[in-house]
Amino acid sequence: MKILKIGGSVITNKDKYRSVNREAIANIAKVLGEFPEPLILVHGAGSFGHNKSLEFGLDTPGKVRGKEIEISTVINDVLSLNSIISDALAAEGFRGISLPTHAIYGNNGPNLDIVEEMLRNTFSPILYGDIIIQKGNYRIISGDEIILDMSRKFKPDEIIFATDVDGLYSSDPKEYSNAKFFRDVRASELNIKDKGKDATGSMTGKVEKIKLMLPFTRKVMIVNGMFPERLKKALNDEDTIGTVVH
Ligand code: ATP
Ligand code: IP8
Repeated sequence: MKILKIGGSVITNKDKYRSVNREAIANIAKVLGEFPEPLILVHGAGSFGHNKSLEFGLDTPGKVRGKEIEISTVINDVLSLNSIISDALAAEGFRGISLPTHAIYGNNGPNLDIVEEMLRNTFSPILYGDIIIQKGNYRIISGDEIILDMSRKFKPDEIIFATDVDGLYSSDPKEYSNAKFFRDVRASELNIKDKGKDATGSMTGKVEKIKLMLPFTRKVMIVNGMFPERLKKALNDEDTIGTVVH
């Protein structure tokens, strides 16, 4: 079984509140509609989650009391993005079922029985970066953290991250034209420090989570989700441009 994270940088325009990249979503939906096995799909929040979370100061976890409007705004925004994604996937025949993350993560952690039951019935569960409320406190949970929890339980064969860059570089390729691209890299050698522009630590946050999920999977790969044929190859375990993290 595979786990795929479709990054918010692919499906949304992260600089513009609630702005979707419909073309990228449609292209990815086509690839997934043709993929024959159930998988766990997780998508990022992009501009439906990060912008308001930062504006409202929700990137720091805390007591729900006094922040109710802000929290419900972000939870509703990411739910809207999830509807857009699940509609596009359904249009391509993908057998996905959305499991809102805030409804799966209770006081005692995630209810993975529901995820397991969906997989057993050949559905692909769809979760996403969200805000969860536990014992009167809220906190943002990234899609990457959800994948770490899923990996511990389901020991996926492969975990694929689709972002808007070709893979991992020595520094942010959007800021440094001389950044060196890694086709293959050891997590222990990675020391990515980006400016953490979003509410979940951007690429630095992702790499920290990837390091923790490596013991539970055979392969972690980062590919550019703007190129659907690369995503297709990664899903089929064929060689393609991207970074394999060991
Ligand atoms: P989301 O958290 O919204 O789902 P995502 O999973 O698509 O987003 P980001 O957290 O936005 O991914 O991380 C991807 C971004 O990280 C790229 O757009 C790139 O500019 C930036 N980045 C910073 N440092 C690096 C690096 N060393 N290698 C590759 N990308 C980097
Ligand atoms: O986009 C972030 O999830 P991510 C969730 O996977 C929110 O990092 C609400 C900002």
